[in-house]
Amino acid sequence: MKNITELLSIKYPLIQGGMANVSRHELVAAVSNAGGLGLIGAGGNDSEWVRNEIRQCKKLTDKPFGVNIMLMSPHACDIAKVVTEEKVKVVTTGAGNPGQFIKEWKEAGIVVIPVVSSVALAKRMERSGVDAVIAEGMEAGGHIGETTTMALIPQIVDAVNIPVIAAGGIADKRQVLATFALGAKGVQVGTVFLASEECPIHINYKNMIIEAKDISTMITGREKNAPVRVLKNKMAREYVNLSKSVENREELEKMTLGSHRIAVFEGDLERGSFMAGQVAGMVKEIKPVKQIIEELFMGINEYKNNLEIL
Ligand code: TUI
Repeated sequence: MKNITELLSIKYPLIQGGMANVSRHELVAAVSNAGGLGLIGAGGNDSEWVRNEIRQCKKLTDKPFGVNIMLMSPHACDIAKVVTEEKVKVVTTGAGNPGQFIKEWKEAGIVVIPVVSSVALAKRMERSGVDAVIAEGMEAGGHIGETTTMALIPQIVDAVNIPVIAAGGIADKRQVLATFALGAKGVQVGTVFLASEECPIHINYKNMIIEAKDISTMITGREKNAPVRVLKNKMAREYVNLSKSVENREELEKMTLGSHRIAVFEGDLERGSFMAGQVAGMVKEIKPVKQIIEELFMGINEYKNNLEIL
């Protein structure tokens, strides 16, 4: 089985989460330049927005980067074409089944890595010919599945013969090591990059992350089968009530993305929806992307060798 670093032509087996509204060219290029794989998060934006982000990113780095397509978006089909036209090297997908696009992407030579939150979808994706899967546990921020990283990774590793990249609940080298012990071949990290110098979000969002503690996140949207992990605030609490009265899931998704935009661009502490993973409580300061990545791997082999288990 190919290494993730070989598959993606990168230095560290690390992918930056394609966070809606957040993962724009400034962050993406910084991650790729530091030896990870940056991902543009298409989120709810249209295909021309994505095309422009790809072109901006190419100006800032000659290293590989990718695009994450959020499949619940009404623009997903158009974006699927744009990534081919713009010769993007890697495509990841979230919040759905990318089956209908895989043939076109593989024919274009794109490395395809869907995010999955269940064994069933991981197996289906393997049969469709994807290169790897990102298995995301429910510790992650944003839209999530039902199973924790600790329980999900080994079950997916046992079910497929392609590399599994772990996501959800990874903020330091102990967790990187733990996911490798579970059989993962790489990690995807999102929350930690929210508090990076290069991350183009409002300072209030970064400060919310830094001030968060272990129990600072909650899940909204459960009633409509669209669970989304966010930092607790007035909006999140009201939202849980709101989701009972709102007509349908699509309406709720639009509202979530709307309030997420308010968090990212305006930093409105009351009206914003601040998506973040449970590891927000481990993030204590704003650092440059390069330092964040180096710290995730520095000394990891010594740490592993010094574990005394029996
Ligand atoms: O996609 C994410 N995280 C996201 S997307 C997002 S934007 C949004 N905002 C409001 C409502 C909905 C989306 C914010 N955060 N992570 C990857 C992920 N994918 N987690 C879970 C899944 C997933 C779930 C079900 C993937 C596939 C799936 O399959 C459904 C099917 O059709 O089999």
